[in-house]
Amino acid sequence: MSDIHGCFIEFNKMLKLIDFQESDELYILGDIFDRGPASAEMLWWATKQVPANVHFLLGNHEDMMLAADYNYYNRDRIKLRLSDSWASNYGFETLAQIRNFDKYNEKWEQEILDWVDCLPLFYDVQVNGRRFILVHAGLQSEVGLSSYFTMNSKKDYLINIEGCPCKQESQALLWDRNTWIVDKYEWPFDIVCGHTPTCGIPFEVLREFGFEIEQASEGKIAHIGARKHFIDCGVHKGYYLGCLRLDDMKEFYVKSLIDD
Ligand SMILES: [Mn+2]
Repeated sequence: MSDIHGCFIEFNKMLKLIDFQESDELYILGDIFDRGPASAEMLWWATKQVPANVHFLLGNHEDMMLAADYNYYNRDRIKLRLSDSWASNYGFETLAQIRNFDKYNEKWEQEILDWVDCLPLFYDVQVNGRRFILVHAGLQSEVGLSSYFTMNSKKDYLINIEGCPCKQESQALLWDRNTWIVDKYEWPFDIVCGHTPTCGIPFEVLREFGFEIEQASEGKIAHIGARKHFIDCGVHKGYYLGCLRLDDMKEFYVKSLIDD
C-alpha cells in the first residue's frame, strides 16, 4: 500500500479486505499522513499499535515533517514555520490533528519524529524468486536526471541500490515523478512506487510515446511497461486505497470515503 494520507478508515477496511495475518508482510510506501481527515489516528497506529510484520518507508511528507523540525533538533515539540515546505503541504492541519488527538501527549510527539527519522528510503525484497524494489516516488537511471533539490532535508544523500545503473539521490526517491514516469530504462527488477496518484498520470500521452500501459480502470493500480507498478490510487482524491499482493500481483481496492 502507499499514500494512505490520513485515510485511516479506508486503511482499516483494507486490512480486513486482504485478511491481513501474522504470516503476511505488509509494506507501506510512505505518505501516511497529511491531506486526509485522520492523520493522528494513522500515526498513533504506526507508532503505538503496529505489528512487527508491517514495514514503512519514508515518503516526501514524512521528509517534510522532519525537515521542518531539522533546525530545532533536540527540542520538545515539532516546530513548523511558514517558510517550511510542509507548511504549504498540510503541515499545520496535520500538526493540529496530532495535538488535538485524544491520546495526545508531548512524549508521543517526540516519538513520532524519532520514528519518522528512522524510516528507510527503499526496500529490496524477493517474492517467489522475483526481485522488487519498493520506493516512495521512483528511481533514476542517471544521476541528476530528476530536478529535485533538497529542502533543508535531513535525508539528502546518495544511495546504492544493487543493480541500478547509478547511485540514487534520496530526494529523487522521495519526490520524482516526471522523469521517472517517462524514463524508458530497462530495469533488472520490478519497481513498486506510490507518490503519483494514478488518476493524474497522462496515460493517453504516454501511449502515444510508445509506453505499454496496463490499468483496469481510472484510479486503479497502473503498470507502465512490464516492471513499473504505480500503486497510489488517490484515496485522498476520492478514488481508492489500493493494495498490490506481490505473491501473485492481485490487486485489492477500498473506495475512498472522501468526495473530491
Ligand atoms: Mn508523496
